[in-house]
Amino acid sequence: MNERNEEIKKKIKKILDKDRYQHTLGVAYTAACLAMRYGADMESAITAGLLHDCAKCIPTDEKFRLCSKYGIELTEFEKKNSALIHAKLGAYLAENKYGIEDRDIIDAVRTHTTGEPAMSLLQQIIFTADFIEPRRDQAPNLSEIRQMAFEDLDRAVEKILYDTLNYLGKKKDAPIDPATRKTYEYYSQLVVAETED
Ligand code: DGI
Ligand code: FE
Ligand code: FE
Repeated sequence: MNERNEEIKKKIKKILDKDRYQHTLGVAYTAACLAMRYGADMESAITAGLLHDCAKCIPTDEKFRLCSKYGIELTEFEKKNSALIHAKLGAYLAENKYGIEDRDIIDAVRTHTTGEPAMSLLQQIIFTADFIEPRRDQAPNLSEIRQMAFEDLDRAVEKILYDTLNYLGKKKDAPIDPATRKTYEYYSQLVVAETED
């Protein structure tokens, strides 16, 4: 990886706990592989992978304080489900603390948890890498999705969203973010349209 990414890697190691750091490296390298496969910029994929969870280990009350301090607007859903805040706050920190100027990288961090309709290639890569990186072991259909990620990225994104909605739907106290649902609707229609081509 390039010098900028080496620097970010060192900084990120200091602010994440051990498990989150290992997960982060997994996402960065998986994103690099997907970038190779789909012709995205590899170093940008590594940067976005390294930074995607940079706000994850901030205590919840501190997350709210920082959002208010920096004028980051939270949706009603995010206010009630604080596990989602690290994506938006992470995007802000990527831009303002880590000095990232590339809007695509910042967006990839911002959308890595729920996705959004019509994501860029890099956004899709980070969304997918977060789900399939080697240390992940909980989700069903992981081996199928891992293979699909390198065959058809739109379909992999759709499948990840489908399984996530299913998983959250079964879980108690896990309401579904409207953003996740909207992203799923977009990608399920896209996959149908691509199959018909
Ligand atoms: O940060 P990671 O653990 O690597 O993964 P993530 O950013 O995809 O997810 C972070 C958390 O957000 C995880 O606990 C699951 C949760 N989450 C994702 N989508 C939704 C959600 N929680 C709710 N309630 N609703 C969602 O739609
Ligand atoms: Fe995350
Ligand atoms: Fe993550």
